[in-house]
Amino acid sequence: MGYRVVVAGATGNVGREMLNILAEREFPVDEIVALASRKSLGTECSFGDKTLKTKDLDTFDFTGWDIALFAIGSEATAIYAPKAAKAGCVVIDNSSLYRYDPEVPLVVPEVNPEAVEGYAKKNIIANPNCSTAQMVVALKPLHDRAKIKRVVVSTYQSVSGAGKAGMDELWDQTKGMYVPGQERAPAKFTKQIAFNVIPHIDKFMEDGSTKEEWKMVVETKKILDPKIKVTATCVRVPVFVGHSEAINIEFEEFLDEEEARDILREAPGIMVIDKREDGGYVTPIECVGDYATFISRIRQDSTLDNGLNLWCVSDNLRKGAALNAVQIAETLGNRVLKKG
Ligand code: 11C
Repeated sequence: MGYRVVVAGATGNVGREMLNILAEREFPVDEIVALASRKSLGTECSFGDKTLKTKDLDTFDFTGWDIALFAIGSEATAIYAPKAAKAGCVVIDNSSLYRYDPEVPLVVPEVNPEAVEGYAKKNIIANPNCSTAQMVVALKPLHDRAKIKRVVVSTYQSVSGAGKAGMDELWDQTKGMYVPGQERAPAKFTKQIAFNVIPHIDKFMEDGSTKEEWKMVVETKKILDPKIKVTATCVRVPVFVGHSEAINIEFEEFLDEEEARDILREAPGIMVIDKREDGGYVTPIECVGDYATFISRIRQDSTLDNGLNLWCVSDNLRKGAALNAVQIAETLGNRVLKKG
């Protein structure tokens, strides 16, 4: 016996990947429904070799459904997640709405799988921000060995993090550079993204950081360890899919780069590609469609007693969103619901 599964927001970048990944990983599904807002009603979505026609999220009755994967943004989540949860369906939510709620677990299965067991207070489990998810996968095994004190991270985030509109803007603006009359002014982003980088993701906070940077700080503490200090600079780059991060880590204990490389090689969800030669590292274009968090450029930071630098790349629509949500569903199934 398997699960009755709902995917809400099935026509978006993340919702489509949720359906792909559920099928790829052969999640034990007895029945599946793809939901969308009224404007996308009837749109067809692929689920393995099947085609699903989207149904109306607004009128859907969640009674009798086991798990709902939500990728519909915070505003719609505020309306539909409590409705689903009240009907007894466990919501795994990709928006930021519930991430910081102490009664809602925030889970990356390679890091804090046990946290899913706290799902029942609200019947909701939160999925972290994409830039946090890949970073904590990389930090966890190193933290277990040498206790991380402080992390300094700079991100290079692809436009798909801003949805289809972000991808269209990069595509159209790039074309517009070469075709007179087709120039496209910034709309989704605050400045030109084609052939440029923008040090601004999400809204500004009072202290001058951005909400994306704040999320990396707060989410790392909730998922991994509240004692870890994090400072982040988040930057949008003209890449379609795949977020990259340059991470500097200060430990309590000395950790040799060779040992760190071995630890990361053995760690779940991580692929180490780290040769000190031309091309011996991973770039975002190579991680698209993959499940792993890729680590390259592992090296001692000689300006610290106990410091390392590394380069971390992952598919933001997969590990950063849809894959992590499906892994949460798998963890919930294995640890709690035990149906599959
Ligand atoms: C971006 N990380 O790249 C964002 C997208 O809190 O789930 C995901 C925002 C979130 O723009």
